[in-house]
Amino acid sequence: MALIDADDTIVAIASPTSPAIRGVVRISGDDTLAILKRMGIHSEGIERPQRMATKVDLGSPLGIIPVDVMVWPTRRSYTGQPSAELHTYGSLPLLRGLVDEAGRCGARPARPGEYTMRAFLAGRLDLTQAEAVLGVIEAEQRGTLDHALRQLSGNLSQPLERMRSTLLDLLADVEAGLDFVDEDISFISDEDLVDRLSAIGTEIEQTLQVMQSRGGGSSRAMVALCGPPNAGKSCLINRLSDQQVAIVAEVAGTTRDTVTVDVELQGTLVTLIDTAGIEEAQTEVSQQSQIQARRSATEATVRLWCVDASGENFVDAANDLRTVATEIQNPQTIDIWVATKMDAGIHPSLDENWIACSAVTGEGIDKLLDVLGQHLTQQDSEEVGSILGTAARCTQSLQQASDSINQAILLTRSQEGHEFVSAELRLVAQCLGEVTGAVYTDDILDRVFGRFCIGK
Ligand SMILES: Nc1nc2c(ncn2[C@@H]2O[C@H](COP(=O)(O)OP(=O)(O)OP(=O)(O)O)[C@@H](O)[C@H]2O)c(=O)[nH]1
Ligand SMILES: [Mg+2]
Repeated sequence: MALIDADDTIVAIASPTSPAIRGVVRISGDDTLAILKRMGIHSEGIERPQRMATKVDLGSPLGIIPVDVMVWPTRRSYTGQPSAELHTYGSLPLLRGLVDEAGRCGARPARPGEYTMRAFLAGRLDLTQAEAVLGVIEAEQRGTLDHALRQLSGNLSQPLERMRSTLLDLLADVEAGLDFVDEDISFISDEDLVDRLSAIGTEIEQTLQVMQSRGGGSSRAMVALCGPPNAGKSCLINRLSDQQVAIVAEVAGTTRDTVTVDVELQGTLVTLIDTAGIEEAQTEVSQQSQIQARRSATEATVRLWCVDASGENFVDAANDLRTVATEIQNPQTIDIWVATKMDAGIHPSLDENWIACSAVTGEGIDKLLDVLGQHLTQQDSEEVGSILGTAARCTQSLQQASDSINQAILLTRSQEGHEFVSAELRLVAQCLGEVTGAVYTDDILDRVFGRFCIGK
């Protein structure tokens, strides 16, 4: 499919196709104004973005419908082309009628992702941002949306662009030397070259790790056990992991440092984290434990809030914990409320919001694992899609970049000649460029924009 074909004027429904109050049809391309005119919309002489209320005749049986038209007559638009949006009632037959009418007047139906691709080609977005647009479109859950928005704001592309620019400087120094090889003039010593290559290599490796932790396949869900001192968190982590990883004792305040253990729960790899009991810090050590515990709770994928079900002050303890949970809320984390020590008694106010269990007898542990497993699978599938797509594409390019950097270091150390080093560096620049789209091929554009839906 020839995707890089931005000359035609395209049209598509841009709003969701389910019934809604308003619906939007988009047109983009050099012929936008002419097509609007053929549709009977007065578009002559428009020089700046404009909004107009008008009517369009869709013929029988749809008839004449009211349309709010927004026109961007020049290249200063999202797609970098003259473009327009036609807003009308959110009825699918009417919106299809408008698309057909625009088609009769010279527009071509847009392919999936074609609008965003035009924005990319016009330099409005880089590839990771384009993928983030897809993420925003796909995001059904708040957490995924936050992730997509962060990517859109460029926290991935900025460091990559910086690395690429450092690399291009280095490449320039190496290549400058090549012109003077016969005169034995060098612009950069081998030692300096290895140092600079290693620095870039380290940065690429770090970015790879971030990418992988974002869902490149090897990420692990973090499940933190939190709650007041003596709630039985350590005993529970030992039971869940089937190992004696944490010290259990009658005295409150036993756990200070967080304790982690990697386990497989219901087919998902997770890191369980035992934390210090949440309390008012009295000493400096306790203060540090509190900071660690809260950090774990904030960063966790799932939080198991544990309260002693047999305790007389169950209600107060639960209320205090709810306050803490709200204070350190993260839209992406899931909270599960666990009533521990059920073998020793169950407080009468315990309701269905709690999962009761006993780490000592094992009662209720299967139920807890089931609920945990369900949440973890659900989170996994929400991450799949845009974010994983980006991570997979970028991981591949970054891995190649990292391999070429290592190769360049080897070539420099074995004094093979800077011609070979420079060839490797060109490969690195290409790979880094591919991630953000500074260098792109039809294949990459196909892979990115083919995942979009039509009208975006
Ligand atoms: N009967 C009963 N006792 C339990 C259970 N779980 C823990 N305990 C007891 O409760 C006490 C505290 O258990 P821990 O697991 O150390 O509690 P913790 O929440 O880690 O406490 P801190 O580390 O001090 O915050 C110990 O004496 C445990 O033996 C349980 O399921 N049933
Ligand atoms: Mg403990």
